[in-house]
Amino acid sequence: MQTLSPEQRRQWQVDGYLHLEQVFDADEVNFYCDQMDRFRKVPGYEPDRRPELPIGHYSWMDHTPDLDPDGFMDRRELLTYDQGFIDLIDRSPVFDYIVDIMGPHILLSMTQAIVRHSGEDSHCYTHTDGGESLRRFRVSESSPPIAMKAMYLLTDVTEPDSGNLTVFPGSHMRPIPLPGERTITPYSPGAAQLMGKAGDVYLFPHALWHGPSRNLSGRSRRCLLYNYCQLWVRCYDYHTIPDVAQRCTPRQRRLLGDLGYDFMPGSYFYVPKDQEDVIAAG
Ligand SMILES: O=C(O)CCC(=O)C(=O)O
Repeated sequence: MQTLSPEQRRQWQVDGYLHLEQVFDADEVNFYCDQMDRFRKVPGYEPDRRPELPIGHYSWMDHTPDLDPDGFMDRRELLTYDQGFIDLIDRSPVFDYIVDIMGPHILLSMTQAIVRHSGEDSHCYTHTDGGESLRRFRVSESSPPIAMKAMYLLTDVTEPDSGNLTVFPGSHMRPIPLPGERTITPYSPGAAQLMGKAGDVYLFPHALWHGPSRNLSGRSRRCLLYNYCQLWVRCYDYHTIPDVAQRCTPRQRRLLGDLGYDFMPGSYFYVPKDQEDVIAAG
């Protein structure tokens, strides 16, 4: 499996993110964009903002509320839509780098497809993933992250305020504002709006403060997100091994939480004996 170069490792440790150029070619970018257009019209998990529901709740809906292909979409649980989404679970070299950064004792925790529409009403915000809990933890630069994500960019983002992924370099290690203190936004001091091309990938830990900038570019910005966590943390997209695991390779099944035996209390606490071989095998 591929490993980070010394320069990439340094950037990961200091800045808290990596930019991988042209992981997808143009055909793959088009394939995933077409898939997003297709599954916008079919049932799936979309944000449910009813006030009586917990924050960040997704519900099964008949289709994405906005059927315009350039309208906002936030679809979760992508694996059943096409084999192409299963393939991304351990796509090289992205997954290789994830294993190099996190170690081999990991799970896939979430898949997501986002379209950030253009306009004055485009969402912009800044957060850590893992919400109120993870932002209280400080990692050292030599520690593997508890959780991280790969963001596959499907649109060229070459100007500011185009729905850019906006990060606060180094914020995975520095003290960060806690609730009740000042609100941090993509326009706070220290924010870096990242540029990139369709087909590029950003890797970053959940602990890094990040979020989308406004999108005033006149075109929507698309991405796919694949999140990974340490095995003992567990995934947050599904609570049992999903049926789609039957169509997966042994490595992909392991990443979906199939440890090779029926669940029992104590599962996921220590890793299975063959974990490193399964993850290395591909
Ligand atoms: O769409 C983006 O640029 C960022 C998505 C995001 O906030 C996240 O991955 O948690």
